[in-house]
Amino acid sequence: MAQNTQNIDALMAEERTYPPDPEFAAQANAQAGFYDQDPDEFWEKEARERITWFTDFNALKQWDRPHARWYLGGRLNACYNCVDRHVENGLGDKVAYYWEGEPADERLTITYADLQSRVVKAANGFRSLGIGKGTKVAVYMGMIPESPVTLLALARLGAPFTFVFGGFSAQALGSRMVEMECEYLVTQDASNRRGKASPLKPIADEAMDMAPTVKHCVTVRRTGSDVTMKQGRDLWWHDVVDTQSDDPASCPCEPMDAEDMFFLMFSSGTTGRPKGIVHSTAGYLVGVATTHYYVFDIKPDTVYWCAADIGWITGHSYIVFGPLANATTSVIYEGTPDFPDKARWWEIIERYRVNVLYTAPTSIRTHMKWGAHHAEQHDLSSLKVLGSVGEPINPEAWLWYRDHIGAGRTPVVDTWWQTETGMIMVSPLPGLTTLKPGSATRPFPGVEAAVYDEQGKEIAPGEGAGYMVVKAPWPSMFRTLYGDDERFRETYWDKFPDAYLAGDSARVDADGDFWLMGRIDDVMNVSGHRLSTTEIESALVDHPDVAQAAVVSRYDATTGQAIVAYVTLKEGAEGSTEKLAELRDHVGTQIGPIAKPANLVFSDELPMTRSGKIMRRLLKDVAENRELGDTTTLADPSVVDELKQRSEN
Ligand code: 6R9
Repeated sequence: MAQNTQNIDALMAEERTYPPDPEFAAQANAQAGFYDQDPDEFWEKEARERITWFTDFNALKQWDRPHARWYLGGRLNACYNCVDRHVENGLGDKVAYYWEGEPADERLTITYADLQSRVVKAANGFRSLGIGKGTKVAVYMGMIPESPVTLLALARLGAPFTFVFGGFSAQALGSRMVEMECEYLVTQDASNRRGKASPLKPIADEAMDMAPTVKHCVTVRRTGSDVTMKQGRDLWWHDVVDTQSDDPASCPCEPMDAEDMFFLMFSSGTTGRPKGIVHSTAGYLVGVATTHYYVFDIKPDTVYWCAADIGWITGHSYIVFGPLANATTSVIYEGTPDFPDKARWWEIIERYRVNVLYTAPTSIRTHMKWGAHHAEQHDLSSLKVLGSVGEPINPEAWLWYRDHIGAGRTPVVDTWWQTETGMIMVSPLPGLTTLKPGSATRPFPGVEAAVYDEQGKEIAPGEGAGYMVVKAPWPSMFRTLYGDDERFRETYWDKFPDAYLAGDSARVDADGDFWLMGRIDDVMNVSGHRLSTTEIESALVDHPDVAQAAVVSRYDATTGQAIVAYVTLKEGAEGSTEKLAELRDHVGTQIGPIAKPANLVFSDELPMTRSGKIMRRLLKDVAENRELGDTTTLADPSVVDELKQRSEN
């Protein structure tokens, strides 16, 4: 174990450090002293500065573990904060979204005034169907302007929503609507995916068969694909919305209590049943607006692009509510990064002079695999900050991102957070933090993160790895699991009496910087040695021919668990027997012979969730030759069948 820890240190403790550029530091939103602020004073100040309240709050927080309430007595409306007040403040002509359709040359510039007009019409349309304060609504859409418009219109009316990612199955959508008892569904006929129409309404139809509480379904016509409209239940968006008034006074923003449920985001847990993560109105909005402003160093003229999907928490927090609350100009792109070609992202960055790009390590590794020449064809000199989220980022990808996308000068902010936390929790601040490739560095001000040992004792900096925890409530923390407070307690609060258990393993190095090492359930035990999947993946990806790697364990009678690695090679490299031996040896030298994978499978693709996380659970099923578990979150289910065949050969 001791030797193994040393090896982890050797791999993870990157020696390269990148202090902030003095010029950037001088103009940064976060200045010296930022970390010295008292958490309560900080969250009170930010709440007043970033949010407009209809009624001021009279108490900052109430902590009745594990239940937190923030900004008590305050009344506000999220749509008002994201849209109306900006128009009232003279920002009506400012661009809210540059929307880039997947078909080349289909694009829209949506100002804050346009956004208000669209939102008011949609809210009036929804209201005409009976949606009002407290009505529960499901949203199942792609990356079209009507997606944020729908969320904002529902926020305006005070209707809690759950946005189900457009790639989920009928089963996944149906069960979520049943769980939340949704009365309405908003969807689109189909979405554009690599030049083809990928159906949504037909899937929604199947889902509604399972969810009898749904009274009406509103469908946006996007692709013109054939759909069946059920008389009395199904309506077209253009029929419901287009004829409505866009006068904001015709549909005022509903004053909501700070603690009113804002939305539910379903997230998969260790068991099959998804968890309905409940977010509140005020705390959530304060948390996402504040972190967005400081972590990405947002200025009035910043052009910002979070290339996630609105259907997962990163999209909610950092495409819709955080950026709009800060009156930011954002880019929304409908399609995939390789359509019509692999330079599409870089073309978009050049066109809109994007200053901030926020994406996931898996996307960065995909672009690495495709090669830097795609980016080199475009002028990316507008970029000032690059962000990463979703998984631990291996140093190689971090460096590639900074060097090839950021011209070796942009700070990379590796942001650690979760659906549960609502906002970024651990991240560098680009003007203050000395960066280390692979480290999320420091907790955001007002976030009391720590690493605990098995006994719940805090592990001191430089003293090894343990459980990632948070010791005090933060504004945007989830309030409970919908309809299952018991599971909320058991999953997150029972392990330690005084902290939130995040479910990740982490360590803090001697400088006080955090290194996130993957989910605690990703830790393997091979012949009594604890090995993290992330650590071996990082060693594999360190090899010049490897693009992506996923490591899982399978049962082994001798060693307890044995390591199975799935590897995608970079273009031009060949998955030969020699290459296999070479990669095993590479892991051997990087970590130690114990970490050499027992099996190594070459594959063109790895099974990914739509939010860009490798589905290790599925790979484990493949490795152990088991019946496959729930695949509803998989981006491309055919990948697994392919892998099964290869593993058998
Ligand atoms: C925002 C989001 C949460 C889990 C989290 C952790 C992993 C996210 C990370 C990271 C290392 C980072 N994770 N960001 N691990 N470094 N910068 O991804 O939410 O989908 O709920 O996933 O993702 O394992 O626990 P969610």
